Amino acid sequence: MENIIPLICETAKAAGKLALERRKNFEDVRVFSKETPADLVTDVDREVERFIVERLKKATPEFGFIGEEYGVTEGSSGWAYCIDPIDGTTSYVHGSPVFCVSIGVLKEDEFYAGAVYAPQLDELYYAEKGKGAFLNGTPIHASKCRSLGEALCATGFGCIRAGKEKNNLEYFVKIVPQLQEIRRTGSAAFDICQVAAGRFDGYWEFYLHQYDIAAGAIIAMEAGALFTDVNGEKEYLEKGLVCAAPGVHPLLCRELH
Ligand code: LIP
Repeated sequence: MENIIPLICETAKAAGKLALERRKNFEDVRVFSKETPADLVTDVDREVERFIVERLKKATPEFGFIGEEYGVTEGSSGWAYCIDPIDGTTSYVHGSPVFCVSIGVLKEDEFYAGAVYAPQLDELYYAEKGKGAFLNGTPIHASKCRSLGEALCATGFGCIRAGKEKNNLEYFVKIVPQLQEIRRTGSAAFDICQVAAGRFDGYWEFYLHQYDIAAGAIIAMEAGALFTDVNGEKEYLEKGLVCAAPGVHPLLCRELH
């Protein structure tokens, strides 16, 4: 799809700047809870998603949309955008720099392209199927790590926020002592892109949503990372996501059973 990368990258950067600008006057930002008190959304999430949809609809009116805040809008082609306007909303609300605008492109429901922009870090990750993965224009690759003892990994606890009985804590306690170190950034899109850039050697998380992972998935795969569910299949949302360097991926999957 010609020009899809410049389009989603420019849109992600403009949306990221809007989110940053709005946070400068945080007293004007309205914060709400969704399904549970810890599941936050702000009026900026909604404004940023509207901004993204408006720009992309003008450029590609035949595309459909899947957005965290406004749901599904059918398109007239097999193409759709999958949008998380602010991935890491809790971090955004608390003033942390780690939050991202995530714009995935699906072709017949398959990951095709993606742009993830962390505005406060000014880091733009992007990829298109078959054309490699990049960070601010420089090619990125998954790490060559081959042991948990040398691995820096990340995970998340969206499962706890969602009030899930069976959650990640049991795996966290089991896996962390085997790792070199663990990180918890609060943004799935950012964590996946750190694996793509070779900065993290692995990431796992349960109960994510399609919009959390759609852009990061193609970026990670184009960077040579493995991106599967805990069984090595594609049921990421139902069974749990494992995104890791090829040498770490099977070792993490084995611990997640
Ligand atoms: C977040 C995810 C993160 C997860 C958080 C939350 P949001 O998405 O990116 O990995 O652990 O609980 O779901 O809600 O900030 O867009």
